[in-house]
Amino acid sequence: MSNDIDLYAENFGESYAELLPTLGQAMVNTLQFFACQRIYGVGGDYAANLISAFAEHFDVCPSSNEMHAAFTACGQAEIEGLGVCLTTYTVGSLPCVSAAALAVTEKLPVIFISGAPGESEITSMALHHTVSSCSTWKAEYDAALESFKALGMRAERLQGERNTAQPNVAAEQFFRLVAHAYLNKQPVFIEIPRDLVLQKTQAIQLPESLAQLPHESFMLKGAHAVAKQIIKKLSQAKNPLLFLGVNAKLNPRLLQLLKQFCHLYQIPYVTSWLAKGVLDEHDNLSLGAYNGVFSPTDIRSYIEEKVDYVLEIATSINQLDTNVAFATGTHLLFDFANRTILKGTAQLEQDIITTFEYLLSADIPTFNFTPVSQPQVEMEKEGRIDFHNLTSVLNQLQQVDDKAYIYFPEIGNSYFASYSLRTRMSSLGRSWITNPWYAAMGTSLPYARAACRKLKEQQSDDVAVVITGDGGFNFQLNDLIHFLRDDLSVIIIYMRNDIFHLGKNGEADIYHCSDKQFDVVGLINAFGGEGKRCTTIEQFKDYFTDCTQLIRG
Ligand SMILES: Cc1ncc(C[n+]2csc(CCOP(=O)(O)OP(=O)(O)O)c2C)c(N)n1
Repeated sequence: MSNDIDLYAENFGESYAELLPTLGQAMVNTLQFFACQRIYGVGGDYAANLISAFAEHFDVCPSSNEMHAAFTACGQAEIEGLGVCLTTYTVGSLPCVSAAALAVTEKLPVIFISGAPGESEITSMALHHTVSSCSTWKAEYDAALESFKALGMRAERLQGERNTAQPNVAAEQFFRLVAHAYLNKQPVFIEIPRDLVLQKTQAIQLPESLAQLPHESFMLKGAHAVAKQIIKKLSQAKNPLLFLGVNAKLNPRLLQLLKQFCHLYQIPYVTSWLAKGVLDEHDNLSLGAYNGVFSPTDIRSYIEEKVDYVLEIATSINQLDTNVAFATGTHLLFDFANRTILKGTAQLEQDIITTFEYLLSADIPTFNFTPVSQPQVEMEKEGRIDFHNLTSVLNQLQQVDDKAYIYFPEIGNSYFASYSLRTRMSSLGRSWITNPWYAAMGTSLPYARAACRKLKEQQSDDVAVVITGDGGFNFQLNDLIHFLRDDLSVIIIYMRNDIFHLGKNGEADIYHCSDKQFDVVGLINAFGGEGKRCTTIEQFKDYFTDCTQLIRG
């Protein structure tokens, strides 16, 4: 096809033809519309045109490999509301499949952009990186597209012009895919033939703001009636409780309304395990993250013995075993008799938002809630620091520090221990970030990197704290090079036992992940950091405090 501007001018006129941007320019405009500032990825020849188009407009950040770039983009989506990952064809995009599965599971809008052979390059000659061996009769170009599609997400290759008089619609196709990701909180995979990036494409008029983005009209009839029922239930209750699920995590407007609602009527709140860190756990109204038998005693007895009405908001449709206390039968909130369940079935939780807008202007009495005391654990200074007391020590340190620690627990023992942390609200709007549904190891450093870049941009004094086992650390330590390059500060609590402990089911060699001789502090030094082996509570407290001071300068 020609992509000849003269032919477009002949067909639609000069002034139309002059409007046409290149696809590269149009993609920049779309990503900027969705407030993207950074793109994480790894280059390659099929991605070179994309990198040239993006480099002047975004921080196009290298990663140590594509899977880490993709995990960082997932972390970016958790923190900034949209993540973008850029890779080359197949060798670059296929390693992102695991992160894409994570994004599907955790409901993250991540845009996976991959370069691809140009439309004009497709002949019978096999191109490098195509998934076809020397015995294959037919060249296979769609391996990556099919792989991402198999996860149940949208995966499309942008298309060039199909007749010489009319420009291609690739820019619009790109916009639609990004909008789909944003509105539905799902990842999309977009393959872009490299020759299209420099070609003219049909110009599109972007909406004035994100709020004007064409989305599904709000379908729920009767939000007012739902609000009235909640008001009636509240009027009969003495000790109501708001129980928040994970589906609200990427909706700042909804979270704001819920906070306002709880404060206005003095209604305490608790999150599900999966939604931990979405609301401030240092607020007097907070009862932390509830999970039956695994919840602190005082909080558990308040919820299970005092609460007489539960307003359950934005919880998941299906339950996950970790979220319901592994079916111990002790998670009383999910079977609470007197409750109203509003899961949020409309796009961008518009049904919950509308209901709470009614509730905020309703005539509801203020409740008399007395904060539940959080248990203070007495600890001997010389006692050994380990998983049994780590979270209590961190809670004590956080108690006296008015800036937040933002925790990135790695999957392993660290993840389960982290449920005992009491989080303070951070400048990122989240203070506990991991991938609890999918539970993939190897994401805590990439996630922390996305957070640290944002903290640096905000000049925030909040501190990113990774808690990881040694096995999990080995999964991802090559990404530390980018903490050094970007001058990012993070505290890594490295829980050493030289084995993959969680899930260990025997003495097989496969459960061993490290060696006694491994010098982890030497490794951290090589990446420009410092480290100390702490064995007692006092050593840990002192060194952790030194580190926070060092980070804050
Ligand atoms: C990508 C991936 N591979 C394997 C697992 C299964 N898995 C969960 S925890 C764990 C071991 C964690 O060991 P380590 O990081 O050393 O922490 P520990 O439990 O010893 O504190 C494994 C292998 C997983 N969740 N994700």
